[in-house]
Amino acid sequence: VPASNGNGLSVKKDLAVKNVANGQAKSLAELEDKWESFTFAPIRESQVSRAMTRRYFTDLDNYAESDIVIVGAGSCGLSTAYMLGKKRPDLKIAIVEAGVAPGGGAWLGGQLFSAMVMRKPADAFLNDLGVPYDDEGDFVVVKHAALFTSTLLSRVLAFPNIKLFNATAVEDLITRPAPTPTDPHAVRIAGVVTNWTLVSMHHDDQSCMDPNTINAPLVISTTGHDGPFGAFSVKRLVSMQQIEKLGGMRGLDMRTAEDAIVTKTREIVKGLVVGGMELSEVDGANRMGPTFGAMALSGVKAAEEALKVIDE
Ligand code: AHZ
Repeated sequence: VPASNGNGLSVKKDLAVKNVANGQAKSLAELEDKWESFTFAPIRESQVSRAMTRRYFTDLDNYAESDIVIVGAGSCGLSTAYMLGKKRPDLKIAIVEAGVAPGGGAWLGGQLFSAMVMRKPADAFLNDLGVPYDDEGDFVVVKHAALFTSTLLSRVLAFPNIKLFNATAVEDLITRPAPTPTDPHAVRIAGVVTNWTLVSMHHDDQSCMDPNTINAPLVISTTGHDGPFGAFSVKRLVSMQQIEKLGGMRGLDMRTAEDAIVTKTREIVKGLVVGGMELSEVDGANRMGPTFGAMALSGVKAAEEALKVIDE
C-alpha cells in the first residue's frame, strides 16, 4: 500500500474500509469492526439467474450422454459414487436423486437416534473418507450419522466428473433389444428416463408431462427397499418381464443381511448393477436395520462391478 501521506497505517485502514464497503475484503479479519461501512459487491438479479441456469443447462447437455448413471443418492449410491470418482476421473458420472436432500436414510443412525453403527471391516471405508469413530471391538460408531453422510457427500460433489441431479426422479429405464439364445425378449439397460420429482408425483392429476432422458451404457440402481420411491429399477424389471418376480425383502437379521447385500451386489440384467437395500427386494434377503457397513461396502462392490462392465 503506498503510504502517500507519510502515514502508511491510516492509508491501509482507509483502503480496508473502502474494500469492506465494496464487498472486496480479502479475509474475514478485514471485516472485523467495520460493519458500519459494510456492503456486498454489486449484483443484478439476471446475473444470478444466468449463473445458475447456464451451468444447469450445460450440465444437462453434457450429462445427456454419461458413462454411468447412479440412481439414488442414499448411503449406498453415494459410496458407489465416491469409489468411482476416486478411481476413474475419466468417466462422466450422473447421480439422479428423487429427493431435494441427498443422503437417503443416512442422516440418522436408526429410530431418529444420532449415532451410526458400522460393523468391521467397514471401518476401512471410514478411514478412507477420514470420518472419525469410536472403536467398540467388532464394530465402530460414528458420533452422528450426518457426519458420515455430509463428509461423503462433500467428497462426492467435489469430483469434477460427477454431477448430482437432485429433486429429479428416474421414471423409467431406457432399453435396447439384447436377445439371448434362451430369451429372445431380453434387453440391456441403456440409460434412464427422468423428470422433476414434483412432476413425477403429479402424473395422476396432470396430463402429458413428458420426461427427459440420460443415455449411459451402465446404470447403477441403489434406490433402497420397497416404499413410495424405493426398489424402483427392480420393480420395473419385473413389470417389463426381465426378471420373473421379486424375492421380497425379508425380516431383520443383522448377522446374515449385511454379508448377503455386499457379496451379491452385481449386474442383475445387462447394463444394470443393483446395490444397497434395493438388492434385498430382488434376492429376498433380510434387512439389517440400523447398521450401515453393508451400504458402504456394497457401494465399493457396485463400483467394482460397474467398472468390470465398462472396461469389458
Ligand atoms: O430418494 C431415494 C433415496 O435417497 C432415492 N430414490 C428412490 N427411488 C428413486 C428414483 N429416482 C431417483 N426413482 C430415487 N432417486 O434413492 C435413495 C435410496 O436411499 P436409501 O437410504 O433408502 O437406500 P440405501 O440402500 O442406500 O440405504 C439403505 C439403508 C438401510 S434400510 C435398512 C432397513 O430397512 O433395515 N437398513 C439400512 C442400513
